[in-house]
Amino acid sequence: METFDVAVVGMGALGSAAAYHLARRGAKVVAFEQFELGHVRGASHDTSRIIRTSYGEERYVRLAQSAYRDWAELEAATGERLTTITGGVVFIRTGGPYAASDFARALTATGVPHELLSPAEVHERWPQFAIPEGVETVYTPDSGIAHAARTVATLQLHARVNGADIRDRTRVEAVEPDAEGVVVRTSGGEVRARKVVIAADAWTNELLAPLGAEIPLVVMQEQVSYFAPADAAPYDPARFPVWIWEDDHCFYGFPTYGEPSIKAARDVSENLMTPAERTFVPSPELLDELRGFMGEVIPGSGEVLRTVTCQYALTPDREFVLGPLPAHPEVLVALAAGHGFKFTPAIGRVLAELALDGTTSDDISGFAVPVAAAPPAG
Ligand code: PYC
Repeated sequence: METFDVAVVGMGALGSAAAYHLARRGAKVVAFEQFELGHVRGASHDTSRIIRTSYGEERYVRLAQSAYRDWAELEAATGERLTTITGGVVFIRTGGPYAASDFARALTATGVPHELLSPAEVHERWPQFAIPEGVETVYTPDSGIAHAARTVATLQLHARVNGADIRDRTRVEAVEPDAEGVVVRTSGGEVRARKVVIAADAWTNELLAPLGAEIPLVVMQEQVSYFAPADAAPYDPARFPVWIWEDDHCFYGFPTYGEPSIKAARDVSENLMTPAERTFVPSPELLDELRGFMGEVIPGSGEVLRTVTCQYALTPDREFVLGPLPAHPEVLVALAAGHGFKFTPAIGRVLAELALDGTTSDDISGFAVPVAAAPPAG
């Protein structure tokens, strides 16, 4: 049987970043993707993702600060420009489920430049927004955009350049720990590795169940829409920030990026469906809700050009999962709960450190695997 230092399962953003960092460190890596590389069944395709340090919790801000260093190193090492800084605003309804004061506290404690703005101050800087009274705005100049598909392709290319053996259209059927490491059984045969990284998002529990573990995941189809403003110039990345609306229903969006349209979406649609049930058909109700929101908050956003679906696999409280299975320390699990793309190169580095060194200098203490016993088979 072929042997490797580390096997990686899933070539979305996190698995691709892990393979890249492992290969760069000289590990012998094999990586499996059940579909074609760059497929649209998960959460790593299409163009823009928000990057930001602005979180209401210090540990996420600190990990984001690490991630900015890792983005810069990735761009320098590959010669690819993957990020665009635009500045960013988080709109938070006073008395709602989020608090601007939490953001301000976390950003102050970590030394991240930020400002708190009133609706009038927002309108003065960005007249494209119509923000009602009773909404506080956190502005961070370091926020911006990462190109999702280009990032994943870059990580895969440079993982291969550094020696990783990436096998697409190869489904991992079982991960079987034993005294010498792990046997990985796939549709293309078996390999042995000292460690395995499972970065399989909505498919994670299929591999954990035979190991007696289950992570409580909620899986849903999400959708993002591209709006065509009559005049795209005011939405240029130099004039318009990335934005997030934090409330009972959250929304987010972008400046123009590669085309004269602005992408926006509801975050966490609750359009529940498993990978097997995925329709890839946008929900008209969600689209109507988004149109209504955009008409009020970005009145010049224009008509919807197209809507694209993706998939979220959410952990309890949307906490990341990053670490070993308690009963099988050779099995590392990574889940980013639909807000992890901005951390991609940091999570890949952390996974490589955990696999090769058994430890990492980033604080991942809140991200232990929250396993329950898997229900009995049959
Ligand atoms: O974490 O920046 C983010 C985000 C926005 C929408 C979904 N995730």
